[in-house]
Amino acid sequence: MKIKSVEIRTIALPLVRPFRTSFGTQNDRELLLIKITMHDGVEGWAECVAMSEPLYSPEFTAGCQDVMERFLLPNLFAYGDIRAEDVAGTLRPFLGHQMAKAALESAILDAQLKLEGISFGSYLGSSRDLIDCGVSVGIAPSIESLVEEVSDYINQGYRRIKLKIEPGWDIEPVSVIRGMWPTIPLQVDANQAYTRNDTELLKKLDAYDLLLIEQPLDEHDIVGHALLAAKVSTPICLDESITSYESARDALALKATTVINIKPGRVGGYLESLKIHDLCVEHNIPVWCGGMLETGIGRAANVALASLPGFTLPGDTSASSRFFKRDITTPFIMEDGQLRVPHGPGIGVEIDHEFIEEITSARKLIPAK
Ligand code: NPG
Repeated sequence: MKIKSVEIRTIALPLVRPFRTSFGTQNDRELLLIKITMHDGVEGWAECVAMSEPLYSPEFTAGCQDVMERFLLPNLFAYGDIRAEDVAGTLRPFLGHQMAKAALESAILDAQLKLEGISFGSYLGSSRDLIDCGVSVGIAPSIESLVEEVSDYINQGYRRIKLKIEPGWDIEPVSVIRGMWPTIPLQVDANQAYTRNDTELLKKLDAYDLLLIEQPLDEHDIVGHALLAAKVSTPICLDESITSYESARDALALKATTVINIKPGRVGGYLESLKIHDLCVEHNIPVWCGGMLETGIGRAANVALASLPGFTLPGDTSASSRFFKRDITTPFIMEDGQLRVPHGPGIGVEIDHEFIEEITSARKLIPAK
Protein backbone atom coordinates (compact mmCIF):
# COMPACT_ATOMS: atom_id res chain seq x y z
CA MET A 1 0.00 0.00 0.00
CA LYS A 2 1.16 3.50 -0.77
CA ILE A 3 -0.03 6.40 1.36
CA LYS A 4 -1.82 9.15 -0.57
CA SER A 5 -2.61 11.51 2.30
CA VAL A 6 -3.03 11.75 6.04
CA GLU A 7 -5.63 13.85 7.78
CA ILE A 8 -5.03 14.83 11.41
CA ARG A 9 -8.01 16.23 13.27
CA THR A 10 -8.31 17.50 16.81
CA ILE A 11 -11.63 16.60 18.38
CA ALA A 12 -13.04 17.20 21.86
CA LEU A 13 -15.77 15.12 23.45
CA PRO A 14 -17.38 16.09 26.77
CA LEU A 15 -17.22 13.36 29.45
CA VAL A 16 -20.45 12.27 31.15
CA ARG A 17 -18.83 13.07 34.51
CA PRO A 18 -15.47 14.57 35.49
CA PHE A 19 -12.74 11.92 35.78
CA ARG A 20 -10.29 12.63 38.60
CA THR A 21 -7.02 10.76 39.01
CA SER A 22 -3.94 11.49 41.11
CA PHE A 23 -2.54 13.47 38.15
CA GLY A 24 -5.52 15.72 37.39
CA THR A 25 -9.19 16.09 36.50
CA GLN A 26 -10.56 15.61 32.98
CA ASN A 27 -13.83 17.24 32.00
CA ASP A 28 -13.58 16.41 28.35
CA ARG A 29 -11.45 14.26 26.10
CA GLU A 30 -9.36 16.07 23.52
CA LEU A 31 -7.58 13.77 21.09
CA LEU A 32 -6.16 13.47 17.60
CA LEU A 33 -7.98 11.39 15.01
CA ILE A 34 -5.92 10.05 12.14
CA LYS A 35 -7.33 9.15 8.74
CA ILE A 36 -4.87 7.63 6.29
CA THR A 37 -5.96 7.38 2.66
CA MET A 38 -4.12 4.91 0.45
CA HIS A 39 -3.60 5.27 -3.31
CA ASP A 40 -6.05 2.44 -3.99
CA GLY A 41 -8.76 4.39 -2.13
CA VAL A 42 -8.93 2.39 1.11
CA GLU A 43 -9.00 4.46 4.34
CA GLY A 44 -7.60 3.61 7.74
CA TRP A 45 -8.67 5.27 11.00
CA ALA A 46 -7.02 5.47 14.40
CA GLU A 47 -6.92 7.72 17.41
CA CYS A 48 -3.85 9.00 19.19
CA VAL A 49 -4.39 8.43 22.91
CA ALA A 50 -2.14 11.25 24.19
CA MET A 51 -3.93 13.73 26.44
CA SER A 52 -3.91 17.51 25.93
CA GLU A 53 -1.29 17.92 28.67
CA PRO A 54 1.77 15.76 29.50
CA LEU A 55 0.46 14.63 32.92
CA TYR A 56 0.11 10.86 32.41
CA SER A 57 2.97 10.48 29.95
CA PRO A 58 5.44 12.95 28.37
CA GLU A 59 3.33 12.95 25.19
CA PHE A 60 0.50 15.44 24.54
CA THR A 61 -1.78 16.12 21.58
CA ALA A 62 -0.04 19.14 20.05
CA GLY A 63 3.37 17.51 20.53
CA CYS A 64 2.14 14.32 18.85
CA GLN A 65 0.88 16.26 15.87
CA ASP A 66 4.19 18.09 15.61
CA VAL A 67 6.33 14.93 15.71
CA MET A 68 4.04 13.26 13.16
CA GLU A 69 4.27 16.17 10.73
CA ARG A 70 7.94 16.90 11.21
CA PHE A 71 9.46 13.41 11.39
CA LEU A 72 7.15 10.38 11.36
CA LEU A 73 5.00 11.08 8.31
CA PRO A 74 7.85 12.17 6.00
CA ASN A 75 9.59 8.91 6.93
CA LEU A 76 6.49 6.81 6.17
CA PHE A 77 5.87 8.66 2.89
CA ALA A 78 9.46 8.02 1.83
CA TYR A 79 9.15 4.31 2.69
CA GLY A 80 6.88 3.79 -0.30
CA ASP A 81 4.96 0.53 -0.40
CA ILE A 82 4.20 0.01 3.30
CA ARG A 83 2.52 -2.50 5.62
CA ALA A 84 1.76 -2.10 9.32
CA GLU A 85 4.52 -4.62 10.11
CA ASP A 86 7.08 -2.19 8.62
CA VAL A 87 6.09 0.87 10.64
CA ALA A 88 7.85 0.33 14.00
CA GLY A 89 11.11 -0.60 12.29
CA THR A 90 11.24 2.38 9.96
CA LEU A 91 10.26 4.81 12.77
CA ARG A 92 12.74 3.33 15.29
CA PRO A 93 15.44 6.03 14.76
CA PHE A 94 12.99 8.60 16.19
CA LEU A 95 13.16 8.01 19.93
CA GLY A 96 10.11 7.73 22.17
CA HIS A 97 6.76 9.13 20.98
CA GLN A 98 5.05 5.75 21.31
CA MET A 99 1.53 7.22 21.25
CA ALA A 100 2.15 9.12 18.02
CA LYS A 101 3.78 6.06 16.43
CA ALA A 102 1.00 3.75 17.66
CA ALA A 103 -1.67 5.95 16.08
CA LEU A 104 0.03 5.88 12.67
CA GLU A 105 0.70 2.15 12.79
CA SER A 106 -2.93 1.48 13.82
CA ALA A 107 -4.35 3.60 10.99
CA ILE A 108 -2.16 1.76 8.48
CA LEU A 109 -3.19 -1.58 9.99
CA ASP A 110 -6.88 -0.62 9.75
CA ALA A 111 -6.45 0.22 6.04
CA GLN A 112 -4.45 -2.96 5.39
CA LEU A 113 -7.00 -5.22 7.10
CA LYS A 114 -9.91 -3.50 5.34
CA LEU A 115 -8.18 -4.17 2.04
CA GLU A 116 -7.66 -7.83 2.98
CA GLY A 117 -11.10 -8.28 4.56
CA ILE A 118 -9.68 -9.34 7.94
CA SER A 119 -10.81 -8.09 11.36
CA PHE A 120 -8.39 -6.70 13.98
CA GLY A 121 -9.37 -9.61 16.25
CA SER A 122 -8.54 -12.32 13.68
CA TYR A 123 -5.29 -10.60 12.75
CA LEU A 124 -4.15 -10.32 16.38
CA GLY A 125 -5.22 -13.87 17.33
CA SER A 126 -8.52 -13.39 19.16
CA SER A 127 -9.74 -16.44 21.04
CA ARG A 128 -13.26 -15.30 22.02
CA ASP A 129 -16.24 -13.21 20.89
CA LEU A 130 -17.02 -11.54 24.21
CA ILE A 131 -14.72 -9.89 26.73
CA ASP A 132 -15.34 -9.12 30.40
CA CYS A 133 -15.68 -5.43 31.24
CA GLY A 134 -14.08 -3.62 34.11
CA VAL A 135 -14.60 0.02 35.00
CA SER A 136 -12.21 2.63 36.35
CA VAL A 137 -13.73 4.85 39.04
CA GLY A 138 -12.19 8.29 39.56
CA ILE A 139 -11.37 9.90 42.90
CA ALA A 140 -14.77 11.06 44.18
CA PRO A 141 -15.69 14.25 46.04
CA SER A 142 -16.95 12.15 49.00
CA ILE A 143 -17.33 8.55 50.14
CA GLU A 144 -21.12 8.86 49.60
CA SER A 145 -20.72 9.85 45.96
CA LEU A 146 -18.15 7.07 45.44
CA VAL A 147 -20.60 4.50 46.81
CA GLU A 148 -23.33 5.87 44.54
CA GLU A 149 -21.08 5.69 41.47
CA VAL A 150 -19.81 2.18 42.23
CA SER A 151 -23.39 0.92 42.90
CA ASP A 152 -24.44 2.31 39.56
CA TYR A 153 -21.62 0.45 37.73
CA ILE A 154 -22.29 -2.79 39.59
CA ASN A 155 -25.99 -2.53 38.70
CA GLN A 156 -25.00 -2.01 35.06
CA GLY A 157 -23.12 -5.33 35.22
CA TYR A 158 -19.43 -4.37 35.35
CA ARG A 159 -17.42 -7.41 36.41
CA ARG A 160 -14.48 -5.63 38.04
CA ILE A 161 -14.08 -2.30 39.80
CA LYS A 162 -10.86 -0.25 39.76
CA LEU A 163 -10.61 2.58 42.27
CA LYS A 164 -8.26 5.47 41.62
CA ILE A 165 -6.27 6.24 44.76
CA GLU A 166 -3.84 8.90 46.00
CA PRO A 167 -2.41 9.80 49.43
CA GLY A 168 -5.42 10.72 51.59
CA TRP A 169 -7.86 8.75 49.38
CA ASP A 170 -6.82 5.12 49.73
CA ILE A 171 -7.56 2.92 52.75
CA GLU A 172 -10.94 4.46 53.56
CA PRO A 173 -12.55 4.23 50.09
CA VAL A 174 -11.13 0.72 49.60
CA SER A 175 -12.41 -0.48 52.98
CA VAL A 176 -15.89 0.99 52.40
CA ILE A 177 -16.25 -0.52 48.91
CA ARG A 178 -14.86 -3.91 49.97
CA GLY A 179 -17.19 -3.86 53.01
CA MET A 180 -20.25 -3.26 50.82
CA TRP A 181 -19.26 -5.72 48.06
CA PRO A 182 -17.22 -8.49 49.72
CA THR A 183 -16.77 -10.58 46.57
CA ILE A 184 -16.53 -8.13 43.64
CA PRO A 185 -13.14 -8.26 41.90
CA LEU A 186 -11.53 -5.02 43.08
CA GLN A 187 -8.21 -3.31 42.28
CA VAL A 188 -6.62 0.11 42.81
CA ASP A 189 -4.59 2.47 40.62
CA ALA A 190 -2.28 5.13 42.09
CA ASN A 191 -0.81 6.55 38.86
CA GLN A 192 2.61 6.96 40.55
CA ALA A 193 1.27 8.94 43.53
CA TYR A 194 3.31 7.17 46.28
CA THR A 195 6.99 6.85 47.18
CA ARG A 196 9.17 4.12 48.66
CA ASN A 197 8.44 5.70 52.07
CA ASP A 198 4.77 4.67 51.78
CA THR A 199 5.43 0.92 52.01
CA GLU A 200 3.76 0.55 55.42
CA LEU A 201 0.64 2.35 54.22
CA LEU A 202 0.44 0.30 51.02
CA LYS A 203 0.82 -2.90 53.06
CA LYS A 204 -2.49 -2.03 54.75
CA LEU A 205 -4.22 -2.65 51.40
CA ASP A 206 -3.38 -6.36 51.80
CA ALA A 207 -6.38 -6.65 54.13
CA TYR A 208 -8.89 -6.02 51.30
CA ASP A 209 -8.35 -8.93 48.91
CA LEU A 210 -7.42 -6.76 45.93
CA LEU A 211 -6.55 -8.20 42.52
CA LEU A 212 -3.63 -5.80 42.26
CA ILE A 213 -2.14 -2.39 43.06
CA GLU A 214 -1.42 -0.56 39.82
CA GLN A 215 1.61 1.71 39.40
CA PRO A 216 2.04 2.87 43.00
CA LEU A 217 5.49 4.51 42.44
CA ASP A 218 7.22 6.70 39.89
CA GLU A 219 7.37 5.15 36.45
CA HIS A 220 11.20 5.09 36.51
CA ASP A 221 11.39 3.43 39.93
CA ILE A 222 11.44 -0.19 38.79
CA VAL A 223 13.69 -1.26 41.67
CA GLY A 224 11.34 0.51 44.11
CA HIS A 225 8.45 -1.53 42.73
CA ALA A 226 10.49 -4.73 43.13
CA LEU A 227 11.28 -3.83 46.77
CA LEU A 228 7.62 -3.03 47.41
CA ALA A 229 6.43 -6.23 45.71
CA ALA A 230 8.62 -8.23 48.11
CA LYS A 231 6.92 -6.56 51.11
CA VAL A 232 3.22 -6.52 50.15
CA SER A 233 1.17 -9.61 49.40
CA THR A 234 -1.16 -7.88 46.89
CA PRO A 235 0.25 -8.28 43.34
CA ILE A 236 1.91 -5.17 41.88
CA CYS A 237 0.92 -4.29 38.30
CA LEU A 238 2.93 -1.83 36.25
CA ASP A 239 1.26 0.53 33.78
CA GLU A 240 3.19 3.76 33.08
CA SER A 241 6.56 1.96 33.46
CA ILE A 242 5.82 -0.47 30.62
CA THR A 243 6.61 1.44 27.44
CA SER A 244 7.99 -1.41 25.30
CA TYR A 245 8.57 -5.16 25.09
CA GLU A 246 12.04 -4.62 26.61
CA SER A 247 10.73 -2.70 29.61
CA ALA A 248 8.16 -5.48 30.24
CA ARG A 249 10.83 -8.17 29.96
CA ASP A 250 13.13 -6.35 32.41
CA ALA A 251 10.39 -5.51 34.94
CA LEU A 252 9.37 -9.19 34.96
CA ALA A 253 12.97 -10.30 35.40
CA LEU A 254 13.34 -7.95 38.39
CA LYS A 255 9.99 -9.15 39.84
CA ALA A 256 8.82 -5.52 39.89
CA THR A 257 5.49 -6.63 38.43
CA THR A 258 3.53 -9.88 38.48
CA VAL A 259 0.61 -8.64 36.35
CA ILE A 260 0.83 -6.35 33.31
CA ASN A 261 -1.56 -3.71 32.02
CA ILE A 262 -1.10 -3.41 28.24
CA LYS A 263 -2.09 -0.10 26.68
CA PRO A 264 -1.31 -0.16 22.96
CA GLY A 265 -0.71 3.61 22.77
CA ARG A 266 1.74 3.56 25.67
CA VAL A 267 3.87 0.77 24.13
CA GLY A 268 3.88 2.03 20.54
CA GLY A 269 1.08 0.00 18.97
CA TYR A 270 -0.84 -3.26 18.64
CA LEU A 271 2.11 -5.21 17.24
CA GLU A 272 4.30 -4.32 20.25
CA SER A 273 1.29 -5.16 22.48
CA LEU A 274 1.17 -8.59 20.88
CA LYS A 275 4.85 -9.17 21.68
CA ILE A 276 4.26 -8.21 25.33
CA HIS A 277 1.18 -10.45 25.45
CA ASP A 278 3.19 -13.40 24.14
CA LEU A 279 6.00 -12.73 26.62
CA CYS A 280 3.50 -12.71 29.49
CA VAL A 281 1.82 -15.92 28.30
CA GLU A 282 5.26 -17.53 28.16
CA HIS A 283 5.92 -16.45 31.78
CA ASN A 284 2.41 -17.24 33.02
CA ILE A 285 1.81 -13.56 33.87
CA PRO A 286 -1.82 -12.37 33.74
CA VAL A 287 -2.48 -9.50 31.34
CA TRP A 288 -5.32 -7.00 31.03
CA CYS A 289 -6.07 -4.21 28.60
CA GLY A 290 -5.85 -0.67 29.98
CA GLY A 291 -7.90 2.24 28.74
CA MET A 292 -7.21 5.89 27.98
CA LEU A 293 -10.74 7.24 27.63
CA GLU A 294 -10.79 6.05 24.03
CA THR A 295 -13.59 6.79 21.61
CA GLY A 296 -15.16 3.90 19.71
CA ILE A 297 -12.26 3.96 17.24
CA GLY A 298 -9.57 3.14 19.81
CA ARG A 299 -11.97 1.06 21.90
CA ALA A 300 -12.76 -1.24 18.93
CA ALA A 301 -9.10 -2.13 18.52
CA ASN A 302 -8.62 -2.50 22.30
CA VAL A 303 -11.60 -4.84 22.56
CA ALA A 304 -10.09 -6.97 19.80
CA LEU A 305 -6.75 -7.06 21.63
CA ALA A 306 -8.46 -7.92 24.94
CA SER A 307 -9.93 -11.03 23.31
CA LEU A 308 -6.49 -12.69 23.04
CA PRO A 309 -5.95 -15.74 25.28
CA GLY A 310 -3.47 -14.10 27.69
CA PHE A 311 -5.96 -11.38 28.69
CA THR A 312 -7.28 -13.31 31.66
CA LEU A 313 -8.34 -10.31 33.78
CA PRO A 314 -11.17 -7.87 32.91
CA GLY A 315 -9.73 -4.70 31.39
CA ASP A 316 -10.60 -1.00 31.44
CA THR A 317 -12.66 -1.80 28.38
CA SER A 318 -15.92 -0.17 29.41
CA ALA A 319 -19.04 0.60 27.39
CA SER A 320 -19.06 3.87 25.38
CA SER A 321 -21.64 5.23 27.86
CA ARG A 322 -19.07 5.11 30.71
CA PHE A 323 -17.43 8.20 29.23
CA PHE A 324 -19.53 9.70 26.43
CA LYS A 325 -23.16 10.58 25.85
CA ARG A 326 -22.58 10.04 22.15
CA ASP A 327 -19.63 8.12 20.71
CA ILE A 328 -18.05 8.76 17.30
CA THR A 329 -18.74 5.17 16.17
CA THR A 330 -21.54 2.68 16.63
CA PRO A 331 -21.47 2.61 20.43
CA PHE A 332 -20.05 -0.25 22.47
CA ILE A 333 -22.95 -1.52 24.55
CA MET A 334 -22.38 -3.86 27.46
CA GLU A 335 -24.35 -7.12 27.49
CA ASP A 336 -24.28 -8.87 30.86
CA GLY A 337 -20.97 -7.25 31.79
CA GLN A 338 -19.32 -8.06 28.46
CA LEU A 339 -18.51 -6.34 25.17
CA ARG A 340 -18.68 -8.04 21.80
CA VAL A 341 -15.50 -8.13 19.70
CA PRO A 342 -16.16 -6.47 16.30
CA HIS A 343 -16.04 -8.89 13.36
CA GLY A 344 -15.97 -6.53 10.38
CA PRO A 345 -12.76 -5.85 8.43
CA GLY A 346 -10.21 -3.60 10.19
CA ILE A 347 -11.47 -2.07 13.42
CA GLY A 348 -14.92 -3.21 12.33
CA VAL A 349 -17.07 -0.30 13.54
CA GLU A 350 -19.09 2.31 11.64
CA ILE A 351 -17.74 5.84 11.97
CA ASP A 352 -20.20 8.70 12.65
CA HIS A 353 -18.70 11.22 10.21
CA GLU A 354 -21.40 13.83 10.85
CA PHE A 355 -20.74 13.87 14.59
CA ILE A 356 -16.97 13.97 14.03
CA GLU A 357 -17.45 17.13 11.91
CA GLU A 358 -19.42 18.72 14.76
CA ILE A 359 -16.70 18.17 17.36
CA THR A 360 -13.65 18.91 15.19
CA SER A 361 -11.72 21.95 16.38
CA ALA A 362 -8.82 21.70 13.91
CA ARG A 363 -7.92 19.62 10.87
CA LYS A 364 -4.95 19.34 8.57
CA LEU A 365 -4.60 17.35 5.38
CA ILE A 366 -1.04 16.28 4.65
CA PRO A 367 -0.53 14.91 1.11
CA ALA A 368 2.28 12.40 0.66
CA LYS A 369 4.99 13.92 -1.48
O1 NPG B 1 -11.55 3.09 30.88
O2 NPG B 1 -10.60 4.26 29.33
C1 NPG B 1 -10.79 3.97 30.50
C2 NPG B 1 -10.01 4.76 31.55
C3 NPG B 1 -9.22 3.87 32.43
O3 NPG B 1 -8.37 4.76 34.44
C4 NPG B 1 -8.24 4.65 33.25
N1 NPG B 1 -7.24 5.20 32.60
O4 NPG B 1 -4.27 5.66 34.42
O5 NPG B 1 -5.11 3.95 33.45
C5 NPG B 1 -5.14 5.16 33.71
C6 NPG B 1 -6.26 6.03 33.23
C7 NPG B 1 -5.88 7.06 32.22
C8 NPG B 1 -6.85 7.78 31.62
C9 NPG B 1 -4.61 7.28 31.85
C10 NPG B 1 -6.54 8.72 30.68
C11 NPG B 1 -4.31 8.23 30.91
C12 NPG B 1 -5.26 8.94 30.33
